[in-house]
Amino acid sequence: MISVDVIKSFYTDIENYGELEITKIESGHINRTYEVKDRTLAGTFRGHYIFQRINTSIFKDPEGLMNNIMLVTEHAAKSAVEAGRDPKAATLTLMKSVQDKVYYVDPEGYYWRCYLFLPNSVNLDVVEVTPATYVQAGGALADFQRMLSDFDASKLCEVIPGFHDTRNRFKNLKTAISENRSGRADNCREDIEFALSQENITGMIIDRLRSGALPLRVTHNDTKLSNIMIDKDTREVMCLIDLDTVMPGSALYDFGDALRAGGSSAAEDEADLSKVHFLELNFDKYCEGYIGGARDFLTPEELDLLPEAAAILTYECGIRFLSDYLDGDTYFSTKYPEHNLVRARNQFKLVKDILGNLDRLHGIANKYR
Ligand code: ADP
Ligand code: GN1
Ligand code: MG
Repeated sequence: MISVDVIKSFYTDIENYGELEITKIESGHINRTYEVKDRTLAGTFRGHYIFQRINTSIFKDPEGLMNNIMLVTEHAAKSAVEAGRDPKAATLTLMKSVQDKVYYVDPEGYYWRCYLFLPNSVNLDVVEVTPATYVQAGGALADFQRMLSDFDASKLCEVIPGFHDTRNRFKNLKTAISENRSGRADNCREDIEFALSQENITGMIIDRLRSGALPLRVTHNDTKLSNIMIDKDTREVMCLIDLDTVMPGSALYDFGDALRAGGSSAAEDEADLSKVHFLELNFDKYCEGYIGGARDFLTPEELDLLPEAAAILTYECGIRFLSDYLDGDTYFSTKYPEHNLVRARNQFKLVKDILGNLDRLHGIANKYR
């Protein structure tokens, strides 16, 4: 549980805090999240916050991470004001602690942060998910990138270095195959063969980013539906949250990663591959929302590579699962011994679907340019 001392550390009037109602939010997988409602002693509603304990076993540089979030949310708030929007609904708002930082280090060394609760918000995935949901999700990513399109991405630290360096992920796969630490390589020769046969796609984004052919932007890196907040009543998108993995990178990372999850007909660990298809309708709807909102700032080179990005990001995740399987499941949590292999095969099935339909997918994306 969160202690009252941590909560008080984010108040300037700490002697006057009221009656606190604390609820643990279970939906996230990374941080410990608490919703805190503060009522004055007279019972009137006074404040509504989200407190999070940062998972420092995944995020080794919490101060660099918080500096990233501070820079990005300040910039997004400024852009929101310029666009006539309420900044407290258009982005996360960080509170300052008694340590005069946007975080608080408790006596045990844990890092805490506090956000204003986004007013009247719920996650995009709490309502029934339909193809139209993907128009909204694509629009939310476009808004996020637009707000940050004039932000200097090189100011951000790389929270997890080389996160979407697909070439490097490929190199790691080759190491995992040759070391074969789990002794499982013989269980997955065909999968390894497929993975190695796709080396030609590994440089498509990273090489262009390095040569300057693709612009360096602020990327979110976790664009799933549960990280998009909507207004409970109007159902309109408010903003993207969960900014821990905000880093410099390519806009294509976020587009591709969103389709990796949102373009599939099945869960990421569905073992029956006859149920796993890439859904062109979801791709179409996401393009409608994303290109519709981002076409005026995306470059032609970015727009040209959207279908490939979906394949590359799905492939990259597949080879991360396969490498982890070969390494003996040291990174992703698994529920049974073959879990990572099942996930890898599932991702490779989607990659084949996408690569086999590139022309059609380009046709769909081009409708919205
Ligand atoms: P994790 O990294 O563990 O996924 P998130 O930052 O996504 O953590 O937070 C978990 C959940 O808490 C979100 O899915 C959302 O429901 C809720 N949440 C987080 N921040 C806010 C906020 N500022 N306002 C309202 N709800 C929030
Ligand atoms: C991890 O934390 P979670 O479950 O949202 C991983 C992503 C992968 C995803 C696959 C920091 O995301 O990169 O795409 O699993 N996050 C990290 O399910 O490695
Ligand atoms: Mg989340």
